[in-house]
Amino acid sequence: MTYLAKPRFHHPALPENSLGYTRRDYEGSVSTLCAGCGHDSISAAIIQACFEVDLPPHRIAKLSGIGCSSKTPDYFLGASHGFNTVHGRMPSVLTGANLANRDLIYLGVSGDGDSVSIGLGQFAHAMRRGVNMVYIVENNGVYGLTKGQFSATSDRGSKSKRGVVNHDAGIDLVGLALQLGATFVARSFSGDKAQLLPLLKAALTHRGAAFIDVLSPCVQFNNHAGSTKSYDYVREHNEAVNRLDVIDEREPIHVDYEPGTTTLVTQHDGSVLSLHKLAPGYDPSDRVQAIAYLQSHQARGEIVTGLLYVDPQACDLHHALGTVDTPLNALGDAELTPGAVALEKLNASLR
Ligand SMILES: Cc1ncc(C[n+]2csc(CCOP(=O)(O)OP(=O)(O)O)c2C)c(N)n1
Ligand code: SF4
Ligand SMILES: [Mg+2]
Repeated sequence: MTYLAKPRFHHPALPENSLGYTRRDYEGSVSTLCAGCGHDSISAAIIQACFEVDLPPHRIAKLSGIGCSSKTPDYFLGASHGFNTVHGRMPSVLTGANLANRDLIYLGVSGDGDSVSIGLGQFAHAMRRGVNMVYIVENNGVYGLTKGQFSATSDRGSKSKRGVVNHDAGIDLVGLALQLGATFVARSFSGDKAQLLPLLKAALTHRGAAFIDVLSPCVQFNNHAGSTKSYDYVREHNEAVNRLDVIDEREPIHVDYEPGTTTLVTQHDGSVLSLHKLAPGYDPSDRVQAIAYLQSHQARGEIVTGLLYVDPQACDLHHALGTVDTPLNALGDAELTPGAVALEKLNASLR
């Protein structure tokens, strides 16, 4: 793999966040993706979101699978922990890391091939178990890295660059995540930073499985007429359910109140989501309605974007398992080997 380090020079007047970091402290190496690839815009939004919510880079762990999308963690958060796993296996490796050290903030980055073709089972179990993570799929409807084969998110009837028509039904990850029990479900578009940035910030403050499907055109293999994941197609068929801002519990980051159009949602950790409703009557706390809304718009050929569903009281896998507050990897011999008497007591309780 080629690594191109970014020059460290930056303007001395660059704004700092509350930790004293500038945006540049959240960058990674220079991207080697094709110019105009949607994935690079997502990397830029991740950098901005982590900077704006004041995350210490060394407390973040970014994990990915294989693909152009899965290469992107090299292009952001250069000072964070990183693990480029095997194709489709990011969720299980991330689950293991999360169980071992619950104190890190987990970012899972994947592609539609990585998560929906080879890794569909892994995706499903991470969602249903409520692994505390932000799971981002950079969805271009093709296997970009291996030269443009259809993926399982390609819509039926869409055309490849060479004119081949896809006859299989496409899998909608947002609908799937809703059915699987994800407690934060959103969709956005790589070319809509104004929508993607607050969604990322909200997902980073959510405790539980937060899923964001980001439509991300592949300019090399899926940006032509006939593709349903191209820049033009998505722009023409985008139906936004809401706009949101994230308000930190103590210090407002950015607020844009519009009388009569705002609903506040307090999350489990005390942070507040401010939802600006564009679709009259849309309620992001109703999972059943979210599924129905999604499907009715899908039937009309519309791609619903925005925050589809959030459970403000969500609990994560550690809560379900009742693990101790101390990260398991920080426990010493005394806690891990309590001795024969404790073992005998445990065995007796199971008889
Ligand atoms: C076990 C295994 N099978 C197949 C491959 C070949 N392969 C590499 S990337 C990829 C698809 C990537 O598609 P996607 O996740 O959508 O990423 P994109 O490149 O489109 O961003 C495939 C099939 C592999 N690396 N490992
Ligand atoms: S092949 Fe497609 S997905 Fe891969 S870097 Fe190029 S534009 Fe992006
Ligand atoms: Mg892809």
